[in-house]
Amino acid sequence: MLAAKEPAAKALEALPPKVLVVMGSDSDWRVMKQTVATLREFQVACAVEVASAHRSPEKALGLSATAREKGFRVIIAGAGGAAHLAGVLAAKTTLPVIGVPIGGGALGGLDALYATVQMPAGVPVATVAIDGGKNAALLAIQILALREPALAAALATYKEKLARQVEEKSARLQSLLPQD
Ligand code: AIR
Repeated sequence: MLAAKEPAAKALEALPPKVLVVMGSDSDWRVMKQTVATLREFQVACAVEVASAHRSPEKALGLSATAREKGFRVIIAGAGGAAHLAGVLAAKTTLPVIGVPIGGGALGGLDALYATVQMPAGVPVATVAIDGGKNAALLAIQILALREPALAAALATYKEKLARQVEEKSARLQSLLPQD
């Protein structure tokens, strides 16, 4: 199984990455690995970096300032607590920035949600749910799909699969209902 996957993974690594995934700490990987896994599922190459709005602001600003010229088309940023990473990245780029508030900590992720979503007018961050790493990837793919028909087709197939799964769940539930 692993052997069969290897050539595809290598082919993906050879593609120029279109999505830049940044997280405030390696402790955010718990959530951000869902982002990377979903991008890979759709054969979208990405680069992954750790950069902190507070611990390494120069790195964070440099990443976003050069992202467009490097060929990235979307940035995804995940951070927890006083989660200013997505906003700081958005300050220095004209690329769309998607923010992922990371849950946990003393305030359960509400702090990260507010810090990520409550951007001042002029500097938008498209914020997904707390720990919404998967949706961040899907939103990035939908943005890329504006110009890539193959990705749009893959998304349509994905949505059909979701609808089929709902029907399967409904059918399973019917079989659990008490019979009169
Ligand atoms: N963080 C790092 N720099 C600024 C912020 N807000 C966040 C990370 C992580 C949390 O602080 O994104 O969610 C805890 O980081 P660590 O390194 O202590 O595990």
